[in-house]
Amino acid sequence: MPETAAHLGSGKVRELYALDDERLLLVASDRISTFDVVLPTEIPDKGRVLTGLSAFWFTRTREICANHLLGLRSDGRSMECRRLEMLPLECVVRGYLSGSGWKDYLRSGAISGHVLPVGLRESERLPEPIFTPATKAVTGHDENIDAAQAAELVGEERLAEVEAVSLELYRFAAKHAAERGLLIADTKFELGLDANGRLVLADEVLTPDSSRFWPADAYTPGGPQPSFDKQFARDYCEWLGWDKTAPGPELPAEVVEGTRARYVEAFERLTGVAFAEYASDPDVVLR
Ligand code: Q0Z
Repeated sequence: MPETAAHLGSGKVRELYALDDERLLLVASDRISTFDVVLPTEIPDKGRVLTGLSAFWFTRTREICANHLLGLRSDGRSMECRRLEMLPLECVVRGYLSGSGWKDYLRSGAISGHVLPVGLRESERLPEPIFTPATKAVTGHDENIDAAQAAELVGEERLAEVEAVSLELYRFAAKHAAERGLLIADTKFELGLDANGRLVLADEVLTPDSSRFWPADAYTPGGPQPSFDKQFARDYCEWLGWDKTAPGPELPAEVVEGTRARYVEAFERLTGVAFAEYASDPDVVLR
């Protein structure tokens, strides 16, 4: 933990500190949540995997959008970043029909105002990736909103820019991931503005915690898909018969080790870097 930095906030599995007026420190813990509950057992190296993946994507997408990354700390789990004025909008892109998108589609045939073809199945690939903005819920769940509601939050011009950038980021990442056997069902971007009003990609990007990663070789639309990273932990929790209210169950060593292996595998497949190499020098993902 940084000695002199003020703690600004906690996410379920992350911490945010102020380094000075212009810089923040984003620290990814090894905590894991399943069914929206943080479990008492940590997954070793999960924080380093997520930080390394974010840094990898920031480096690869800088021509699509500027980003907040200033540097990685040697612990591999902490990212120094530029302090921005965050947009009050979750920038979600969906390539497949899952989660709240599937629920909205069943109810209304549409997601965030995108009317979709009739007869799509759960987890089906969408004809085109769609931008489905959501509100930032302080407690409870984000709610998908349509373009008119999103424009009220950020303005019409900014919304058009945010949508174009989000779709371009998704298309780039989904193509990269598919070449490595992973589908990105959907993902959430957090965007902010710098002092000059320029759009900047922030927070964590294209990690298993901000995205749904599915193994391509098991992809079978018509039902829910196994999560690339969390499925061992979810299956164990289901097998236990846990009622999915806090506190969550401890995970046994085999489940911890299986889950850790999947996070490391996602990192290695996507970055092409051995995780041990990242651990000894995090800057390898910046080159
Ligand atoms: C990110 C969050 C976390 C709690 C604020 N570059 C930035 N500038 C200004 N604000 C943020 C960022 Cl990344 C910012 N969050 C999300 C992260 C713990 C909340 F680790 N909130």
